Amino acid sequence: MSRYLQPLEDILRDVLPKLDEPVLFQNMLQNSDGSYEWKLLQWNLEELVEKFGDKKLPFRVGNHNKRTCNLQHHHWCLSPPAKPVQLTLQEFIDLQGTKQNNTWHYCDYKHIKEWLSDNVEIVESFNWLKFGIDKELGKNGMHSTIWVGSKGSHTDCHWDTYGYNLVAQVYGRKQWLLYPPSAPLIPVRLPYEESTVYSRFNIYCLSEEEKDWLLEIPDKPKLITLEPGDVLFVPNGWWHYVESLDQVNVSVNIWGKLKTDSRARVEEALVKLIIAKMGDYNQFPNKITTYYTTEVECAVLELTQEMEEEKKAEPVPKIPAKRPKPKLQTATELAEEYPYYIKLLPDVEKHKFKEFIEERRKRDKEKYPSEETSASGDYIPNPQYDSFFESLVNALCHPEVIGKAAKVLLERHY
Ligand SMILES: O=C(O)CCC(=O)C(=O)O
Repeated sequence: MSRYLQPLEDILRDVLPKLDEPVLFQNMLQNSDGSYEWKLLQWNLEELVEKFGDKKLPFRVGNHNKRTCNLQHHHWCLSPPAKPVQLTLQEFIDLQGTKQNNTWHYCDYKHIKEWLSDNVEIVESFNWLKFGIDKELGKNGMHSTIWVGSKGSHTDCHWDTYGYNLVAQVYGRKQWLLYPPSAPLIPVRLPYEESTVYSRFNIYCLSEEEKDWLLEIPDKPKLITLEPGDVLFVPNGWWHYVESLDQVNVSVNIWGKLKTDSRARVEEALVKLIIAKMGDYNQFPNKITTYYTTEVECAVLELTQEMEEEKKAEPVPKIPAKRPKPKLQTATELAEEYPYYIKLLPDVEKHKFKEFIEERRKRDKEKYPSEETSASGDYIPNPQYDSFFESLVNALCHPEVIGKAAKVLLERHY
């Protein structure tokens, strides 16, 4: 078999939802002459700027190399969020040239449908069909999200509750640190973000205790730098911390559907109910007390209907004994079959991981003279001591507790 034979989309449609470790796709988006298939990848920075035009997008702003003891997202729910700045892509790039202010900017997790749906050129400039994503979702960029950031912009360590993830690096480089779901990274639901379970670890700026803890974790992390044209597959439940390495970074991603999504929807609705009932967070505008209970009920109904339909469906014919075992079930098998296109991610070497950690310790050590204030003057509580209230909400919303609650609810009520 030719090593240049690409994996068929049918194979990836079947196998990706079952993979339990990340893989890197390389050379998938290149034509045989080395050019890119996606227009989004063909465009240089000037062309990207032209395509984005005068559309203003919201960018979060953070400090470089300054101690922000809190997770950078942490205050979002407890006090009004730092106001994002509205910038065109050109304005964002111009800012990188000045950089006197030592800050990073991140226009992250922006659904194209919400922010760029009227920009047909961008929407039609890429698609995920060859990765086996459902046609309706993957035929163009409409159901993808886009991330535009500068060096140092980062997404705190978390896992996503729905689907599996395909991420394509478009411009600049980004570093991904990945841990398997079993890693004890302390899941929290405050700050609350729908479908995101954050870790209590502030990997951008590690404290001494966090460093020691990370070095003790038996689960081996994977560390990879994505370059333009790379596509990373992240299985459901894998922790990931992501940091931009270059002055301008652009990536897009899509979440492929999983059978477990309906169950996850029930669990997410339970979390939302607990958080909405326990705290008066600005992000829960609906004050009708039954609203969030109804959302749980609807999610349960949808799941049970789905389960009943599955039961009613034709019984699967028995597989004759002599039928060969289906091929390609694991990441290793995929990588062996398509070595030019699919790579396993090795566990990070110990010394590389230590280097990675030390760089992030440095940020912590370069703390602002006063322990209590950051460069921007924000009050910073000691991250080691969440309030009792936060600990209580996080305990009630812990994935194991919510999983059990969903199970009991489904057993008792239906
Ligand atoms: O690129 C990033 O900053 C984070 C991406 C991410 O978390 C995701 O695609 O799930």
